[in-house]
Amino acid sequence: MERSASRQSRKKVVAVVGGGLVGALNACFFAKRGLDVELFESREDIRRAKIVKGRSINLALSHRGRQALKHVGLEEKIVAQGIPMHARMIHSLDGKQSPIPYGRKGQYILSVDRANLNKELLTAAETYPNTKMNFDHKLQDWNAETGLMTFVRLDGSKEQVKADLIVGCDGAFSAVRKQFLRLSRFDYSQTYIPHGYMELTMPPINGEFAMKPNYLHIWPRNTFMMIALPNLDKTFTCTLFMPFEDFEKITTGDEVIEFFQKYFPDTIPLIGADTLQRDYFRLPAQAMVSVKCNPYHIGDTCVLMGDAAHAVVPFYGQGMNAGFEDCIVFDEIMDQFNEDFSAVLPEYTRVRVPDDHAIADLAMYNYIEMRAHVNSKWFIFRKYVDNILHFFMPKTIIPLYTMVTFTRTRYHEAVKRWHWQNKVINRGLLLSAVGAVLGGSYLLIKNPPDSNKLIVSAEKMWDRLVALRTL
Ligand code: FAD
Ligand code: EGU
Repeated sequence: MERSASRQSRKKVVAVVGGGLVGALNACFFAKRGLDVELFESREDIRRAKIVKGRSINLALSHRGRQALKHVGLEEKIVAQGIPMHARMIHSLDGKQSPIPYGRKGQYILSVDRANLNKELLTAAETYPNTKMNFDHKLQDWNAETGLMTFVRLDGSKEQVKADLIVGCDGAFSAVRKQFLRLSRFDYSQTYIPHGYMELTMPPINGEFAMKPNYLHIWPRNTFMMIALPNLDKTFTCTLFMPFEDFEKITTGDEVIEFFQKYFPDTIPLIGADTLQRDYFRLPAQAMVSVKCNPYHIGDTCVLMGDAAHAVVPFYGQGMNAGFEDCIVFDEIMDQFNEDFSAVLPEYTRVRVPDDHAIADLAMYNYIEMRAHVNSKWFIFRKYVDNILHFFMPKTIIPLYTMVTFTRTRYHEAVKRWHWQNKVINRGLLLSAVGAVLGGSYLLIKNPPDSNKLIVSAEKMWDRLVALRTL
């Protein structure tokens, strides 16, 4: 069966492929403009499904994502269903907990439930009379010359659909993107990192959160790391990041406990040994992939957004936020070019690629950095330095995570500014070092101290300076 999604009115028809977070939000954006929107999602309607399988249970929503929700009138509603996290809580190996604020009082991120957010977005998209939702429609293939899409249904039947614009929001393994790979001069790269992740549930204790709820809990252990975000049902979802080869080494329940006893001892009584062993073997560790490509469009017929355009590793908490920001950027360009797809699409690629590539690089950089040498002491020290420099020079030094998380500074601009700040900090350090040497020499000449003590503290001083230099 072939049908043309274009109706008699010749209003432009937009086919959004993928009804995940970015697809559902995008449907709202296009519907709000008055375009006819058809959304195609391979899965059943998750609002009706009993079991929702899929990736991470909760996500950190920050400024960019919130701004996008605001554009379609959903910010308040979603924020009300999220849990504010005003600080990170760093868990040391000895069980000590240290809070490090994200910023001023109003600067917090939100822990939101992925499935709930997706449901709300789908419901919001559906309230527009000009949207049509097609679940159980898996894009199998499409023709870049004719724009004809082929969908398969669960019963094996096929459906062919045409639209004026195809918007690929079908995630990191995008079927829409497949046709891009055949184009000349299409850049594409995909990298799997050696780490996998696994989600463990920390149940409530006596009906209350097992840990303080308004924090992003972090256990930094160099190559192993765990992160926990709170849920509305008073559970925490703990995400364990670890190299696949280490996941494979742990094959029995006893080994699980042994491993946690060694690296995350404070979490065993909180998660519970039984729950821990059950959750650990419930699902295999999941892979993480980073995907970059360029351009994001083909002619005036197709454009990629969200993970389909740029899957990033989760070490900046920005994947969804960046995908949501894609929708704002596209929307602004639609205004600028009067919805003329032949002008909008190339402009979107021109403007957005550098920023999405920048956040993909930052996330990968942070992954490498954390894995290399971030234990709890180092993490606390670095974030303190960030915050202290910002406190004394609020206009000059803005921490990178602040620009990324709490502003809409273009990602590539944030990176540029970060490099510039590092130069300023290094200059400042050099000057202070010179000053300290001169001043110290003067004092030493005036009153020579016990030389043993001096050498030790000079070594410590040097460590700190080296630490600052790599900031
Ligand atoms: P997806 O959510 O993957 O949705 C794609 C949709 O397309 C799905 O519904 C799928 O069923 C559908 N689909 C796929 N193929 C087809 C097809 N052929 N035909 C039709 N439909 C199809 N981001 C943050 O901002 N903050 C965080 O804290 C955060 N934490 C994360 C933690 C982990 C462990 C991971 C893995 C990711 C995290 N992310 C986070 C990233 C975030 O999950 C993604 O960036 C986000 O889900 C991307 O949304 P999307 O709609 O582009 O893709
Ligand atoms: C990873 C997995 C702390 C959810 C990066 C911070 C993340 C999240 C950080 C996951 C970290 C790392 C930042 C936020 C956030 C920090 C951030 C990472 C949410 C630099 C559910 N990251 N994440 N940076 O600053 O900017 O607190 O799975 F451990 S939120 Cl890796 Cl702000």
